Amino acid sequence: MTYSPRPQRDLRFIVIGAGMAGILAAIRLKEAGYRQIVVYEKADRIGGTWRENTYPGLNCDVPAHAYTYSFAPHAEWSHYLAAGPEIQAYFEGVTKKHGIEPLIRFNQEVTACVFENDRWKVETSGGIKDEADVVIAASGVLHHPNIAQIPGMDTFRGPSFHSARWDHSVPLDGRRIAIIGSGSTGAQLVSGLVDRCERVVHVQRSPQWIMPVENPAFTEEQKAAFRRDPALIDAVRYNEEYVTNVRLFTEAIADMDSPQIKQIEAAVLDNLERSVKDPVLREKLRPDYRAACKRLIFSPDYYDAIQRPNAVAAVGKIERIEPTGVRMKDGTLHEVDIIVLATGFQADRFIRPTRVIGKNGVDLDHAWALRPSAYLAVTIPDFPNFFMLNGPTGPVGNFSLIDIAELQWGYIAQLIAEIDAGRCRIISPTHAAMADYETRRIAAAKHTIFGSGCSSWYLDAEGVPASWPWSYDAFIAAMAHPKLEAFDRV
Ligand code: NA7
Repeated sequence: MTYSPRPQRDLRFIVIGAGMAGILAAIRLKEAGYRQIVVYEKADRIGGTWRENTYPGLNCDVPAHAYTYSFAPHAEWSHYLAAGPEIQAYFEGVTKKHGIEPLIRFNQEVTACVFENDRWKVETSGGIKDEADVVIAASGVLHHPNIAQIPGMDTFRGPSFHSARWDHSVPLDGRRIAIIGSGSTGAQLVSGLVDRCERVVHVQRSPQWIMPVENPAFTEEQKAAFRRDPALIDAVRYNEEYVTNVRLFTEAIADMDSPQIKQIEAAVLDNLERSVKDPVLREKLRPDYRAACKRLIFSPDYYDAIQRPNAVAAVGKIERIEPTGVRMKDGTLHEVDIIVLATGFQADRFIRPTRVIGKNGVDLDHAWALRPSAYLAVTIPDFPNFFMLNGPTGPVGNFSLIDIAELQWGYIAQLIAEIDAGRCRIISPTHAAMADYETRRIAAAKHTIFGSGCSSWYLDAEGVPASWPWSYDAFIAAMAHPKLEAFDRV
């Protein structure tokens, strides 16, 4: 299998979504010399999750220099972990620098993709009808808010909103706020608001394990050195400790009985024991499930924030929302002025609700009736020339999804090369390859730490972990070269 040095055919590409992955696809296609690339974006700006999440305290728990494109190192990160607005600005800068903006049609949500006569017919909310040889679905994972249905929500007197729909018109300083949900968002919100609000009530159905992490600022001297010598950035990005930790982490999650998971368990337990001084609060904050079963929270300051005099850990179930606050099942009423739902996202949507109809009228909704899945997380039988970035069953965890998307792009580019070189017009995985992959994946998924008995957005509707169940190295190997015998090529 060979990469075409330059395009042989004038293929037309439609990329869905101008978030991290869609921008990557557009840059790579443009670099490869393709001239017909259009990116449809539902919003009026690029950025995906970094555009939609604007809550106070937002940051990325993957080190900033590792959360960058490999081809666009960035000397200016202010801290080891970057804040949300900095990341948004980074993506905007890269988009501009690579001349991607003119390729993007903003405010055009793709409503339908229909495969007819070996091409994809695409329609958007703005009435555009377009066609392409290849569709790249880069529509993201966590973008449909899960609005928790809590009784009495509509009776609350003050403002309330989901964390990904932050209402910036609501003043926060000196107010009392309840944050419902203890995932990464809830934890970051507590840290981000404790200095501003009069009272922060962290309502948590399930307390979380917290991995300590330091978040030092980069000095002006360090940034100047990064500018002068990008090799210094690489030294941070590919820092041995970080790379080893990613490997350790993925090996740990792949096997709930591994020695690596014991290391993680020891670290988070030690953090709880050492950081939380009051024994009553410590017991309240002690999770009753295994570390890393839910996505681990990396936080430099959550335990500090929740121990402040104006912070309250309201651990337990909610009875209902009342006009003045949150009533817990134990009868306590937490009176607040504002309620924020940090209750996560519907993680099984992917490209849906876009209507996607493949070969012979196969509807993606039906193909995914049991669970969303894709062969090696990238392609789907009956949906030829339809390639997904950060699609279902890909690796998720405490590592950079940019690296995952870049590895996936390397694989997709080789499939595109088959079409470009005229070795086929359309390509999709065989049903046999898909069935074999899913059987192996589901069997392995049951041994992952995600399947060790807790609820999380990592589980599908049947309680099976929905992610890549093998190691990071196994993923790198799988993405290195497509096995063409696993594909129908016409
Ligand atoms: P998560 O990690 O899905 O967390 C959602 C939180 O909301 C979690 O603590 C849930 O409790 C809680 N939740 C959900 N529904 C309810 C109801 N009905 N009542 C009370 N509490 C509820 O979402 P995040 O936004 O924090 O993070 C998502 C990802 O974004 C994160 O993993 C990173 O990858 C970036 P539960 O644990 O189910 O008891």
